[in-house]
Amino acid sequence: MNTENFSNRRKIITTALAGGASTLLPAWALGAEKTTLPFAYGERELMAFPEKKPMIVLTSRPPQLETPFKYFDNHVITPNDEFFVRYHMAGIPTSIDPSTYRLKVGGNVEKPLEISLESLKKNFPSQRIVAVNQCSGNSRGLFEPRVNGGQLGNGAMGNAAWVGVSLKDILNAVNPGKGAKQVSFNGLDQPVLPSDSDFVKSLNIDHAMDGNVMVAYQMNGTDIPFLNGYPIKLIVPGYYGTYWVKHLSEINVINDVYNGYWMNPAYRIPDNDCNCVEPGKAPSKTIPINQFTIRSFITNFTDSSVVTVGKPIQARGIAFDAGYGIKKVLFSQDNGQSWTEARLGQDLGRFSFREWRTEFTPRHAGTLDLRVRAFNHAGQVQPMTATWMPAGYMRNIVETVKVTAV
Ligand SMILES: Nc1nc2c(c(=O)[nH]1)N[C@H]1C(S)=C(S)[C@@H](COP(=O)(O)O)O[C@H]1N2
Ligand SMILES: [Mo]
Repeated sequence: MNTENFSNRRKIITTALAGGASTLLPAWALGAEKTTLPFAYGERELMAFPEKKPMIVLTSRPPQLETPFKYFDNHVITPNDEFFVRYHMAGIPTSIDPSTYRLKVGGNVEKPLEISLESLKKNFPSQRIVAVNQCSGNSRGLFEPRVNGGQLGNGAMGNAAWVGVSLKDILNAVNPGKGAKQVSFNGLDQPVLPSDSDFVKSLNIDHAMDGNVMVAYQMNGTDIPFLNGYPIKLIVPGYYGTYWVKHLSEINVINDVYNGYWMNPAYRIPDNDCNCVEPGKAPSKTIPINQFTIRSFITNFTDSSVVTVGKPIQARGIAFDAGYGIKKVLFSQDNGQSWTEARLGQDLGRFSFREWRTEFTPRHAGTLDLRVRAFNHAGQVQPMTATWMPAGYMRNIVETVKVTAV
C-alpha cells in the first residue's frame, strides 16, 4: 500500500461524494488489499469506504472498519479518513439533509427543544477538546482464551479534535425537572429486524452535566465523516466509544436508570476491582462499561521489524488513559527485565493520545521483546499479565513487540 494509491483513492471518493458530504453512495469497494492481524484467523481485507482510506474490514454491512495500526505512527491526531468505524445494525442512514436536521431534546424537562444545526452552531457557545475514542472491544482478538465478538486488533481507536457544544449548555437550555436521574441518547440508525433493539445509550445526569460531555459537529476542523456520525455525535471523553452516539437525533432526560438492551445486558463488565473473571467463568454481577483503562503502544515496530545490534535506534508510540493524565511511560527491550523512562511529547489535553519517544541500542542478536508501560496521575498502571472477561472489553496488558536484531 503506497501513498500514491492513497491520494488516488481519496480523489475517487471526493469525486464520488461531489454532491456533498451528506450523501453516502453505496458500492464502494475500490480495492482489496489484505492484511493479517496478530491472532489466528486474523486475515482481513482492506477497503476504501467513502471518506476513508483503505481500512481493515471487519464487516461491510454495517461498515465496521479498523485502522491499520501503522497509521498511528504517522500522527498523534488520527485523520478523519483513517478513523475507525463501528456500527451495530445495518440500518444506517444513507442520506442526511443538514438544513432539516433536528436534535430533539425532551423527556423530563421544562422546555423541550428541537435544535437545528444552525442553531446549535450559532446559539450555543462552542468548545473544543482533543479526545480518544476507543471501542470497548478494541484488541478483543488478542484475548486468550478467545472470546465471542468482533475480532479486532489494536486499531479500533483514534484521537481527534472535536468542536461542538457542551451537553451541559444544551441541558441547561431545556432545564431538567426534579427527579432527573439519567439522560438517554439515540441516533438515526435503526434496527433491521423488529426483534432487534434500537441503539440507545444513557449517562447519569451528573456525568451528562460535567462540562466535558459534548455534542460535536466538527472533527479535526471539518464536518464529521458520514460513517463517524455526521452531522453530530456525542463525545464522552475518557469513556468507551459505545457512549459516543453517532447521528445523534434525540436526547431524553429520564427519571430512572435506562435499561434498554444496549445498556443491559450489552456493554456490561464484571462488577469487581479488576473488572475481570477467571477465564471461562461468567461474572456474578455486572455494571455498565465506563472509563478507559490505561494503555500504551509502540507504533514504529512490528513483529517483522529488523534492528541492528549495537546501533542506537528510536522507539516511539502513544499512551492514553481515561483523562487522569499520563505521568510516565517506561520502555523495555529485554522482556520487561529492565526499563528506561521515555520522553513524553506535547500535552494536547488529558483525554488525548500522548506521544512518547526513547532511544535504545539492541544488545544482542536474536529476538528482542520490546515493551512499553504507561502510568497515570491517578496511580493506574498497565498490568503485566492479561485480565479476562467474557465480553473481551478493556484489554490493557503491556503489549509485546518481538523484533529481530541482527
Ligand atoms: N448511532 C450509533 N452510534 C454509535 C454506535 C452505533 O452502532 N450507532 N456504535 C458505538 C460504538 S460501540 C463505538 S465504538 C463508536 C465508534 O465510533 P466511530 O464509528 O465514529 O469510530 O460509536 C458508537 N456510537
Ligand atoms: Mo464499540
